[in-house]
Amino acid sequence: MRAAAGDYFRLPHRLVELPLLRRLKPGLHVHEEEALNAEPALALLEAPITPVDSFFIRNNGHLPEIDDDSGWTLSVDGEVERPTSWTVAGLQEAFETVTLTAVLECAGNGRSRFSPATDGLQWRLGAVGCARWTGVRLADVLAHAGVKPSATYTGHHAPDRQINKPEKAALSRGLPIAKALAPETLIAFAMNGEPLPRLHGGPLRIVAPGYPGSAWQKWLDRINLRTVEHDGEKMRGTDYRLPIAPVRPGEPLDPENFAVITDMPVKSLITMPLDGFVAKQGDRLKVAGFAWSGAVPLASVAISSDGGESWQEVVLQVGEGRFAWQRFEVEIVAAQPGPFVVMARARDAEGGIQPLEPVWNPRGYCNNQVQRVRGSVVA
Ligand SMILES: Nc1nc2c(c(=O)[nH]1)N[C@H]1C(S)=C(S)[C@@H](COP(=O)(O)O)O[C@H]1N2
Ligand SMILES: [Mo]
Repeated sequence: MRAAAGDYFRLPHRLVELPLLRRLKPGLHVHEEEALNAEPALALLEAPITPVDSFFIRNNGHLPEIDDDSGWTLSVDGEVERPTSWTVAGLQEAFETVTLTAVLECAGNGRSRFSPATDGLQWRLGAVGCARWTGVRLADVLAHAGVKPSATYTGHHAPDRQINKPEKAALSRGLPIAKALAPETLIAFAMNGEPLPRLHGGPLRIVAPGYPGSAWQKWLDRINLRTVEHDGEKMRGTDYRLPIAPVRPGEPLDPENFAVITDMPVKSLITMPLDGFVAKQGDRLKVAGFAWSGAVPLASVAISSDGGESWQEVVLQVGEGRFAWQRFEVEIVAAQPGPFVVMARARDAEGGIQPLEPVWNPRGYCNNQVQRVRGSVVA
């Protein structure tokens, strides 16, 4: 069910947003109610295609007031030969429609696992999902406008505003021109075969497979081509950036030492069993989950049930293409009574591997540490 046009967005935000989320996604754990931020329990992430009602929500501000999709326009300007303005229907008519399956993960997913704790939303492991996205290629829209050789970066804009600072955009991020022109980068208007829900950025959002969720601009109404890296809200300082040279907790931060997060690292998620599981000695225990990677393709996943002493490679099921996650399902024997820990470790095609301990960074991004699911075996 999507929010019908107009009916919610005339009321004060606080009367609208949380009830809307609760109705559309009753299973989500809400971290923040002002700017809506919510994630599912891992049990809700069992399906290879994450249903919309289980998909996490990340907002940096209030939901924008959008009356009617038919009045929506997307303008393309800046370093282009022909600045253009499109309606949603106009985009659909002018360009080929493509559907691809891709993981969307917030760069802050897993932040609560860092020690010492960092500022920012204390996501557990559920700020990730995999959906089918339908839209037009950003490259086609840009080609139509005529990209000037001077263009090196896009700047994406949307009408959502910061909490208590309505003069400021909530978030305005962009893409290096090569990623903007890559065939997988879309301006999407549908998710899992339904019109893109408002909560997920309808009527139009960027889909930038392999890039952090922050690059997937929701409620897209302007694309501005630039000669330099975009400097919109949440594009500067240490926002969505990782240190180039490692930084230790408490060290002063030099913004020069930070680079924008582009491709997300290789990662896996165990959705079964769940923390606190109890198995009977001698029983076969099903271990299932997903693995995915950013620019570098996923290569393999190994499972350990002895604290990392030994690892067993698992068979990865064929996924829905390069940017989808891939499922694994194995059975292991719960041999010894006592505490029992299950781990999964994914590796990419260039030897990148999930670290056993997280690589700490000041803003708590890109935590792809090996997950430990703790349970027990009873005699
Ligand atoms: N306009 C706008 N786009 C946005 C955001 C936002 O606050 N405003 N948040 C970004 C972040 S940080 C993430 S992780 C994803 C989350 O997408 P979802 O809410 O559809 O799961 O949207 C991105 N796009
Ligand atoms: Mo995010």
